[in-house]
Amino acid sequence: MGVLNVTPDSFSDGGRFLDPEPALMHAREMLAAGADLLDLGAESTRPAGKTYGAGAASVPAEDELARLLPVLDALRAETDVVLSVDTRKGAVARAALAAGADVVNDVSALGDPELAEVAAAAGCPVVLMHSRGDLADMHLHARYDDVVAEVCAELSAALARAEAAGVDRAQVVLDPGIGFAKTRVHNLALLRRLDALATLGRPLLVGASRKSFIGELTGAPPAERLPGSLAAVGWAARHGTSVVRVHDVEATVQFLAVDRAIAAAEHA
Ligand code: HH2
Repeated sequence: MGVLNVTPDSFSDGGRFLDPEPALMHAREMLAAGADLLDLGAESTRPAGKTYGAGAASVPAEDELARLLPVLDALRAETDVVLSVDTRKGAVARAALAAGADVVNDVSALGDPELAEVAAAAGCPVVLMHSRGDLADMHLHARYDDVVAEVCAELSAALARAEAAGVDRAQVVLDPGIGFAKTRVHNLALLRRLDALATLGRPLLVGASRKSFIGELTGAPPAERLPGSLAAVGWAARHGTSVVRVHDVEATVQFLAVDRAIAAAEHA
């Protein structure tokens, strides 16, 4: 899954793809590089805390759609590839699905009840990501006695909430929410124990690309975190993850091609 941030303020590429032309060029590059699907986001979810200060400002639905729709419409007109929309708002999901998006990626795991209704009515795949609190205060909620058990329990509750709202569990993809209400130690523990999350019985999506735990481990700024991101991709892909959400598609595709070829190599 290639990330397309049509935003002025995303943590690693804010402002680069805010205008439709550069956004479309970047989308085409990611598809040519081998992305299987694209995730279009028009609202940054950069959390408050020591890394990003006050965090991202929340964006009204009209503004989110004004950024998103020109890019979504143009992409839908030129490709059949799966297009996901990264939004926390039911109104945005509804308009995006009407414009031809295929998947809803919700980092709030149905914080907006309208989004559950929209997903239930559309029957589309929906990504439910683990987080706690909101963007402004999630860093204060990064407290766990057992992060793996608690994230599993909270994702299981999100799945139950989705089903109660009429979403079929077969629509749901689960995501541990790397970097959302989690410290470096929590992120690493969750990656280490992806097998525990897989017991929830749904496909897993992992988004570790360029995230701040990589910076904490290496000292690298966001734009220089590709090697660390590939380590996380390799680990996730080898431990049951179905979808990896990445900014650097070309490098990731090459990395996974070699990683998989080695895993599949026959005795010679
Ligand atoms: N991470 C980000 C945004 N959306 N969605 C899912 N399912 N999982 C993630 O880990 C995830 C996500 C944050 O990355 P990015 O989109 O590059 O930054 P920003 O939120 O600042 O736009």
